[in-house]
Amino acid sequence: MPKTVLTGLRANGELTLGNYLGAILPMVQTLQNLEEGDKFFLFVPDLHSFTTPIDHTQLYRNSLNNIKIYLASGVDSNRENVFLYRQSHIPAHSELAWILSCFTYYGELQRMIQFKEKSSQQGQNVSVGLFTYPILMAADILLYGADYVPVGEDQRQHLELARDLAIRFNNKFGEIFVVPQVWQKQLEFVKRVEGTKIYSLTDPTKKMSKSINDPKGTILLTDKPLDAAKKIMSAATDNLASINWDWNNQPGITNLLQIYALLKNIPTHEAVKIWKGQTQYSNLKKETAELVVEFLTNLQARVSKITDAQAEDILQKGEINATKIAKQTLLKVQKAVGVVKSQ
Ligand code: AQP
Repeated sequence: MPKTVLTGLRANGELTLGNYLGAILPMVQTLQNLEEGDKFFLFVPDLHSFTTPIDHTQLYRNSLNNIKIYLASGVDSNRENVFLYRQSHIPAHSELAWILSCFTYYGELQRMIQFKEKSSQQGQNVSVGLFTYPILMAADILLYGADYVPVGEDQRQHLELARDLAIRFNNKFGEIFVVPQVWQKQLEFVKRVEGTKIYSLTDPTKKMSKSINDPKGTILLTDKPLDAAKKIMSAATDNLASINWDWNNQPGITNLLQIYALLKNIPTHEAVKIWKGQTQYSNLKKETAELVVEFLTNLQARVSKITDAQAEDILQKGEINATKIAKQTLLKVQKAVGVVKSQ
């Protein structure tokens, strides 16, 4: 059965190692295993990028940078079934989001953990966009019939909302949407045992995040490799003198083990086996830092070879092709809700 895979990363700042390991790496690994008939949608949710305040003079550039990072990470835009595009350049995303919003319950959005967390950081001026953005995300997914959506653990609840909306809509109007796979199947698809969440190196109980000002805890994909190595070497750990996979009691060590395993492309249980029994943390830090240096050096070299004009050309082609698919789904929805004649 052909599969449809879709994912996107907001252009609200510089991408982090968390973004890479949680979303880009599984996507690239997935792309290597695509089979005949599979489709792969990779986009920049630029309309999502200002649900929280940003510097708008940087948005266009950040969108292009995201595309360059996708390409430099190994996405081959010449493959026929690979679509790269910006959300804002395909109006069907916004149109479907409005229709879906009329079938989404207020209480459902109120339960979204990301909304609770991000709105609590922002004081008085929380935008309605931050509240409703999971609906736009559902539209992003449902327009293209995505079965698999490689995202980090933090996006799990939003993906589940997309599933709920697809099921609700189909129950009312017939089989309009493909229902994305459940979370467990999503993990199996990207060959991971648990959802990926990379934590801050200064406070390993908090997510590494591109919009939080935590320079020592965050590795940006544009960091100088040696600066990034220093951040790993000074990562907060504990004084238990033992290396274990234990998010509750040793979150700093477990976070390092996770980064180590993903960059080395080995399962986490293997990484744990390698380090089990060691009583000092310096070697784990050193080897993880070396992996980070190698990874950043290679990625940055590849990014620097891609010009703005190349990225824009790829986007234009992708946007024409993705629009055709998005419009077909939107038309079905418009007929279902009665704004377009159904026969
Ligand atoms: N720390 C993380 N660990 C694993 N995965 C992560 N992702 C983000 N942070 C981590 C995954 O990256 C993708 C991009 O998400 P996004 O930019 O659209 O929104 P986000 O989840 O809100 O990501 P950030 O980096 O935390 O952005 P800010 O700080 O702006 O909110 C998603 O697949 C996400 O799971």
